[in-house]
Amino acid sequence: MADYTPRPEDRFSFGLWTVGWRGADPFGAPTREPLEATEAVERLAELGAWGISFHDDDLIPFGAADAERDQRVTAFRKALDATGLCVPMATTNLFTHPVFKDGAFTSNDRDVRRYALRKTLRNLDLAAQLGASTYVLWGGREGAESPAAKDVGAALDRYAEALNLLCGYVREQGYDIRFALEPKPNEPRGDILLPTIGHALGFITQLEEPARVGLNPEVGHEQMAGLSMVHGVAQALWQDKLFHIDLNGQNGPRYDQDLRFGNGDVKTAFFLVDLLETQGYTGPRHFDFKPARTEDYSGVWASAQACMRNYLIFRERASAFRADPEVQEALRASRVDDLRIPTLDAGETLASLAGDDFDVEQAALRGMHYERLDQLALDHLFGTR
Ligand code: GLT
Ligand code: MN
Ligand code: MN
Repeated sequence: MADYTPRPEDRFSFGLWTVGWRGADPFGAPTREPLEATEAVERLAELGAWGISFHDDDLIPFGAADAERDQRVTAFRKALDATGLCVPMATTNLFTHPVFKDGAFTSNDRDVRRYALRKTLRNLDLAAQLGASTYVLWGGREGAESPAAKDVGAALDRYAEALNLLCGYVREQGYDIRFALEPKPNEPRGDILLPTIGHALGFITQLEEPARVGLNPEVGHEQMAGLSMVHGVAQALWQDKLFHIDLNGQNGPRYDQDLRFGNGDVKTAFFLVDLLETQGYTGPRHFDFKPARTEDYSGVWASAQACMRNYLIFRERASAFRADPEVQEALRASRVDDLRIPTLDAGETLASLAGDDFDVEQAALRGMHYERLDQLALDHLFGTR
């Protein structure tokens, strides 16, 4: 039996807001009492996690006086030192307070945009102090319910302006921090700006310092848009833009379910782990899930543990799939490796194509054998091989 015990070298991290989610939803009140940040650190470390991420308001209640702020940050740091847990990522809450009802960096209200920048700068300083190297920007409220309400071109100008200012600040302060945009198509806004990995990748090319900005894609968010998370992440990796990742579960296009990793679309989870493990991703394996509202705290910790366990199971299953000689033969039969060969040889030009001896009808008859290959993957995933 393989060992599915998480270890720090697996680089598993959790948002403080995940295990700390109290279960309030649009139809119901919280089902759990608040969780102290220090307890989250201790419990996650005991379970074998490596890191914890936070929003400013997860750690320090919105509007807290300086004394309370200092006390909470000190206690958090003490818990980190005692357990060895690190802070790989931090982010700003630019969505809960009613002032952000029309967004933050792209609110039509200029005063709100200026306030959003101040709130972010303050937490960037704390992120740097705590050693975070990634700063996530999820623009959950950057959007609209009516096309009449938002000049999208102007909103993107303001979004880019904010990113340019934040990049400049980090550069001037000498912080070793990069930004990761988190796309989401909708919820809580009717339509959110930068709705998918592709939109965000396009946006980054328009920034002053594109190298400092990448992505934090979330499994469920791409699936809410009906897109392939595996293809999206593969393209982000191809463009060196996978700075961070939010792992969770989702069942098709519906509300943002934030299920624990492994619940939801299991086949996507399997191929996503295969991709991360084989294509050189070295960043955090970060879980952004909501422990089900039905659970008490024992269920919260069970679900956090299960996120890591499932990742390790997928990792072990994916590596068995890759190592299986029959799979390797099936990959060759499907000509998967042929795609890595450039279409023209070195020294060839388009004129060289004229010399090809190619029977189009014959080539059209060749099967690709993908069904066999996919079934081999399923057999490994099911544990029947
Ligand atoms: C919020 C959202 C997440 C984002 C977080 C970062 S906060 O809970 O649902 O997907 O990753 O701001
Ligand atoms: Mn997320
Ligand atoms: Mn989500």
